[in-house]
Amino acid sequence: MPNDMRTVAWAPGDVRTAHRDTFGRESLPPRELWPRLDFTGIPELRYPNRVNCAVELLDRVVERGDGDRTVIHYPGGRWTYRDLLTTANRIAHVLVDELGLVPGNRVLLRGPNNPMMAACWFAVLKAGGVVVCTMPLLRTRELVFTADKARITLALTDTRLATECEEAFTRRGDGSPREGARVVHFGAPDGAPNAVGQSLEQLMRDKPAEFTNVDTAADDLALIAFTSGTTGEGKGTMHFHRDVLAICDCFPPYVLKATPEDVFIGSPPFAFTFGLGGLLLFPMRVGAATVLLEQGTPPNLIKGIQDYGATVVFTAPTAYRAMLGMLAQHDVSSLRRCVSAGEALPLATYEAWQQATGLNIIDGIGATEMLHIFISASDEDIRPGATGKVVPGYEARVVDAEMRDVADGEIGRLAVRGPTGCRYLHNEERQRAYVSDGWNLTGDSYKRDADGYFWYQARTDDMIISSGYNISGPEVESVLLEHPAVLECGVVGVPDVERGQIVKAYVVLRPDARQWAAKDMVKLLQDYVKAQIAPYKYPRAIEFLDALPRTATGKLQRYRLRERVT
Ligand code: 3UK
Repeated sequence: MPNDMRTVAWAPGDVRTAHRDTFGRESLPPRELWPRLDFTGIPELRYPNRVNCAVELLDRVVERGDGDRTVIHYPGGRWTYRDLLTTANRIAHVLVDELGLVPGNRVLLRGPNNPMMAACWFAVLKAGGVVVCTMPLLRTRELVFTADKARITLALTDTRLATECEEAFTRRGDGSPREGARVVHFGAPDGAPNAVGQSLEQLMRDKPAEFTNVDTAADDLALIAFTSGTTGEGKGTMHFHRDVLAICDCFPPYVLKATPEDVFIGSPPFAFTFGLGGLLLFPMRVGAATVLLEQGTPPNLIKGIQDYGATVVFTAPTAYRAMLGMLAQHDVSSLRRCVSAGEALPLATYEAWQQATGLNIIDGIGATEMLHIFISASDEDIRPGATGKVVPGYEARVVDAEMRDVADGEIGRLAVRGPTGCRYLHNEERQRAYVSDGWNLTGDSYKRDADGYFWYQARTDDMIISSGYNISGPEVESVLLEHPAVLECGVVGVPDVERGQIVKAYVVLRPDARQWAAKDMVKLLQDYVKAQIAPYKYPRAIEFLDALPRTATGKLQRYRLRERVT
């Protein structure tokens, strides 16, 4: 193993990896392409050489005598920290004793936010594995892509979402068999076995409640989080055990100011690191409780806030907008903190929420590459309309194409660095684009003012962000192109009051398909996309053209498609 992958060690001592499967280390970008990692911004970031983030977030709470405190509320009841620990320990035994997990192996998790998903997340890390959470909405081909990219042969899936996971684990994308693949179900009503074999609950039954945690190095890989790329294929971002702790020790104490008495709630799935942090890691870092909702739709969310007396909510700007209309029928007076991320928070939404609830939404920009939020503000630090100031532990600049600072008030590219940062899995090309001079370039254009506030302008790339979801135009194009009626197409985001942007497809039909009524053809193509990939990616608008705008070299000019609607 090359030595240069080591980063700062604060104390002399053992920095050896605990991973026997070294895929993670071997798949990191070359060290010179990493961002500069800086652990000096705040004292909390001086982690020891050996640390397992699951142990710090879970075992430690029970060790210090807080095992009887509630960690999870869910519609079926509640779990204490001890319940979560013993369940995770039993699952860890199953992983190691029954499923042959070797430290460093990746484990795919598929399920909505619920207690068993949380327990699986901790079990994998306790056993030295690497967690790869997937969005519940993903379909077979997206799961195949994930399993291929991260070389995964073991999946734990909620039984209700098992079919597509099973399919994805029988074959690889190239059609060859996925050797030795196992898919284990959890969450069947009585833990009963099902058509495909044993359930996780059954395998756990005789396992001890104690587990000897794997003594991981602080820079052993803990999770791979996938983001949808502009190239159409998701990019895997690699995060270490210490990164998981670092995000808990920056934004939550310094901006959110969470306490052990808080009750967290929100909508983003664990596969979106916004949700993983806000709904699992941050509450547990302070010994607080979290409400896990399987469907975090605005009606469910506002009802959950009322029913569980939630004090901290994490959701997207569009959800705040949607909940505004429901405030008259719900009591949300328990709320203390409202966090918004994923896309820019419109000033109108901030102001309307403030008027209706008296609460100032905490906007924060985060990114999968950075793991969580790095610019934000709360309380009297909020400047409405701005994202906020750099979060303690991080630094941020606005730069030009040559990485020089632009003057305050001028638009430039956002550059950020701190304890976490971008390391793409097997994607040197994107790594070179995201990291420049040791700084992470998020792909956003920003303005900074003289007081150090950052004002969001736009995305600098082609990504479509609709209702908080990142959607890649080229990915939708590639699916549409499979349809026999489609000759050519271009997919872009167009402005939308409700969703920020919507996916719009410009389609050139094949001559023999042109006799169809446009209305029927729109529905046909929309249904096709929904059946092939996650339904939120489908084009809500479709317009038919005779030809697409292209450059002389034949490249599609997406900006010209976007110009058609503005
Ligand atoms: C955009 C924002 C304006 C921005 C995320 C919090 O969104 C998260 O990660 P993604 O990888 O997307 C990153 C991109 O989304 N964005 C996010 N937040 C804001 N734009 N204002 C905001 N407040 O373009 C950014 O580059 O999906 C957010 C925590 C963890 C996350 N992964």
